[in-house]
Amino acid sequence: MLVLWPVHRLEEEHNQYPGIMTLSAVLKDRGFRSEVIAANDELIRSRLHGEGCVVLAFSTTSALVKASVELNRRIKAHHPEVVSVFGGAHPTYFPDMVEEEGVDGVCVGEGEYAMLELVRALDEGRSPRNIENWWIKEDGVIHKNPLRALIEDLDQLPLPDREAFTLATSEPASHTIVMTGRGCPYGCTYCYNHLYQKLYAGKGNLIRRRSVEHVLRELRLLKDEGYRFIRFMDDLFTLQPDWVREFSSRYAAEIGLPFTCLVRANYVDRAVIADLKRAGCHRIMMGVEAGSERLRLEVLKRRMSDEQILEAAQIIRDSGIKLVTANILALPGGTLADDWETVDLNIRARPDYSSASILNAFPGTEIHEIAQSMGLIQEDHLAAVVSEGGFGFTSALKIADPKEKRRIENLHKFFPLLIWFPWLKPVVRQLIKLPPNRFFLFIYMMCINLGTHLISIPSGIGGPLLLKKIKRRFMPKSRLSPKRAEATGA
Ligand code: B12
Ligand code: SF4
Repeated sequence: MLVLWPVHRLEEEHNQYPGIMTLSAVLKDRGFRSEVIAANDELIRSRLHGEGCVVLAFSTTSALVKASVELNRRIKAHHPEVVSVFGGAHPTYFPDMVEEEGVDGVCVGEGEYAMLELVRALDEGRSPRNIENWWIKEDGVIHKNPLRALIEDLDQLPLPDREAFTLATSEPASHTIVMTGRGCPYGCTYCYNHLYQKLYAGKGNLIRRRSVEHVLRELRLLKDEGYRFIRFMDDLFTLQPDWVREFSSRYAAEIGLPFTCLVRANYVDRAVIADLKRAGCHRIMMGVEAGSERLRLEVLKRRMSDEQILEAAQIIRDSGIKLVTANILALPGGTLADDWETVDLNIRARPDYSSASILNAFPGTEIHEIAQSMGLIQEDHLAAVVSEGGFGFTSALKIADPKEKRRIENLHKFFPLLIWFPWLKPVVRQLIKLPPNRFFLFIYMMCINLGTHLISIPSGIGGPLLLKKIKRRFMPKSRLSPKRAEATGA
């Protein structure tokens, strides 16, 4: 039995899926073959050639669901024997996607044991239709199974199978994502956590963290394998300050690689930031999200004051750790003036780099409902959201005044620049009145590149995207590391 995981844009270094890594590790642990493969028709079809029973397993967000379903449909046209299953953020909240042509099963929520049981059943020639967490289509009938409880102790899971990614890529990654825990207690309206809390109500403790020892075991391997930068992508890294204290002292002594993590302003204090600094934290990303307290409270449900945000920013800056702020523009109920307030609050926070996105109101989230109640959702909203790969350059909302909409979208392109150079404000106020154009987009791309440069570690890891693209375009596909060459037989 072979499980194949197609991944879109696999060649991009940041496209590593911790979910796939854990699922793959569980499968390999029990003797099944599991491989990541680029989401490419020819590659997948040639890999399927001569294989017996294959499960095509897609891990997908809303941004990539359409592309994944279409890819699957094309593959199945030639290989109807393949079993195609979907899991991840989008299928969890929209399991009725099992009705799509070519989809055999959809996993809701945590997938480790659900996937293992499914693969086992298929391997033994049993029907998977009664396995918890799965919506299974069998002979045209859909079987909807209940959720199992959340995994209580994350230490019982094997270490993520990162090799599945490294074997599938030609260029060794210099940095990698590590998840030390799962769950966030907050309910920001644009995020999926409030839905996850509802989905799993009564099914166990949502907030879980691996033991420090378990995380360090993974990190020791990463250090030996030559990774030079770690991206902790837990929703809120400082949620348990005692854990952070123990982790930080051991990390400094045993690992010492520079790293980044995500925090929330109300979980920042001098003690916890000092711990992170001691551990060698290179940069921290913190959500500011909106400058208007009204929007933060009523539309985003982020109960925190300007002072709290500014104090957290000051603590991080004082520690010498680089600060990156994250923001959302074009909020429902917001105006251009509100977005200028977001610029102003970020200027006061003085981050090293400030990123802003135009709101992606993903279906199912509370902010989508808020926008809908204001009549701002168009019929093909999701298509509009994903048309730019989830990186909105324009707003998918039906903002009534086209002039205002255009100005907000233009302001987005100048956002990072304004935070570095606030004196540009009067000029930008005039510029954003112009129609959107390539020059604005160029400014935006340059800001992203400069920003990534400013916040990357001295060796340039996580460095300018543009330079990477140029390198990828003009340099020959790079060599495999000796370890990987050996593993792939290259
Ligand atoms: C790491 C991460 C990334 C990484 C890796 C992507 C990935 N899918 O893992 C990168 C940087 C590429 C990324 C990009 C984006 N991301 Co992101 N990302 C995350 C983050 C912080 C952690 C994901 C993770 O590893 N979690 C831990 C693992 C264990 O959980 P998991 O991935 O959900 O997997 C479990 C189950 O879902 C299930 N499962 C997953 N896949 C499958 C497949 C099968 C077959 C089965 C059976 C089960 C199964 O089993 C897994 C183990 O229990 C989440 C937030 C979060 N806390 O989850 C956001 C999150 C997934 N991202 C999100 C978004 C919006 C994006 C972007 C669109 C952002 C942007 N504008 O660029 C892009 C999308 C591009 C893309 N490639 O999908 C949203 C998705 C919302 C949605 N409706 O789709 C999330 C949920 C953030 C949020 N709270 O709203 N992201
Ligand atoms: S704090 Fe972050 S992860 Fe938690 S609900 Fe809010 S946006 Fe989502």
